[in-house]
Amino acid sequence: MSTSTDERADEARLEQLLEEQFEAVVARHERIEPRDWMPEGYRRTLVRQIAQHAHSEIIGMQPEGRWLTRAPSLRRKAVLLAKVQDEAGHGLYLYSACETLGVSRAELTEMLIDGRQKYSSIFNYPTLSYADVGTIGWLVDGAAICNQVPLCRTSYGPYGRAMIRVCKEESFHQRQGYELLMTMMAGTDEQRAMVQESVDRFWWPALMMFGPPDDASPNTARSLAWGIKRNTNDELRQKFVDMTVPQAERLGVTLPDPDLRWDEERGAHDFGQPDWDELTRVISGAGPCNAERIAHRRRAHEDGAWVREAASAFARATKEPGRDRAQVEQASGSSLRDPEGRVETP
Ligand code: FAQ
Repeated sequence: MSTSTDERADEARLEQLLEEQFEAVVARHERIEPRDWMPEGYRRTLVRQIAQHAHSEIIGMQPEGRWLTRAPSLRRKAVLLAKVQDEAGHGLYLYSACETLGVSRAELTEMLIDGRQKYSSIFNYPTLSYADVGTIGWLVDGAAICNQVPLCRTSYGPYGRAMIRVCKEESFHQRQGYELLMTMMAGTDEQRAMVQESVDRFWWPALMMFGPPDDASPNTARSLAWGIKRNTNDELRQKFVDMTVPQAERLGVTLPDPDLRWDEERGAHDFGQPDWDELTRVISGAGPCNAERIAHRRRAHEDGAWVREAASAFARATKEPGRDRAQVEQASGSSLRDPEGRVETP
């Protein structure tokens, strides 16, 4: 054998060894960390899913955000503001988790804006009444919790750890939505009608959040084998329905599904199927608000360009030999610190 053939054989043996090691870690339900070897398909699947998840959190600020200026009281406004800001934080943890896989946040944002990466279908529906703020908290954050609690045990360390904090906050979001709807249901007939109308619009899109049915889900089998997903789309959809039906009864709203009933034998609810063609349309860009959501995101990205440029210039300047942060701040006149280093109030 020539040297190069030897080298190729060595590389193949090494690759096989690394792959066996990776499979063993996944089989023991332990974590894969950023510096560990991983198959390229595993890395690509994670980038796809985590990026899509991050984009959903960021785009997901828009439907509720438009109600910030019209919240009916200071208390409601403060709660909604905190909730929308939490979503921004979730996006940032997730972009950071994705960056550990070798792709930058700038690249991810470009891929979202030019349509190469997706975000959750649910955020392409409009928020037409204030009750939608409650319904999003109850149903959309409720669905997000069902999907994300198992992801705390996902095989990729940075993603699983981000999910732990995200789930705690989503849990608060779900309760604030339910509490808002409870308050409205205890109000006037008009308010009760608003809640029912909102639930009628969001029920089916919420079920679609879990993705296509298992027999039409191209990624599930591979993602389960790699421990990225811990449950199938249909398993999580079922869990969501079983969790939500008693909550709807307590609330006093009717879920808009004539086929919804308890199946004694299965110990679970039977329910109707969403319009899967609608999901396909929304995912492929033809939902009611797709164009508006991306246009808004693109505008925000362009408007923020000067901040990114200033931050990069500052970071570059502080790395120049012999210059520290204080000197750069002083030279650029940007310092808000007094000579003793205390922050000045402008
Ligand atoms: N929307 O083979 P599968 C939140 C795509 S929570 C858009 O089953 P997979 C919190 C899928 O990407 C919402 N696209 O795919 C919040 C794939 O396309 P691709 C975000 C969808 O990945 C609340 C194709 O269809 N949560 O934001 C959807 O195994 C309130 C085939 O599907 C997450 O992202 C959909 N609904 O399973 C924020 C959770 N469903 O890329 C603000 C993490 C499927 O091959 C306010 N993600 N697709 O071209 C997941 O668990 C999975 O990615 C699934 C999809 C379950 C979403």
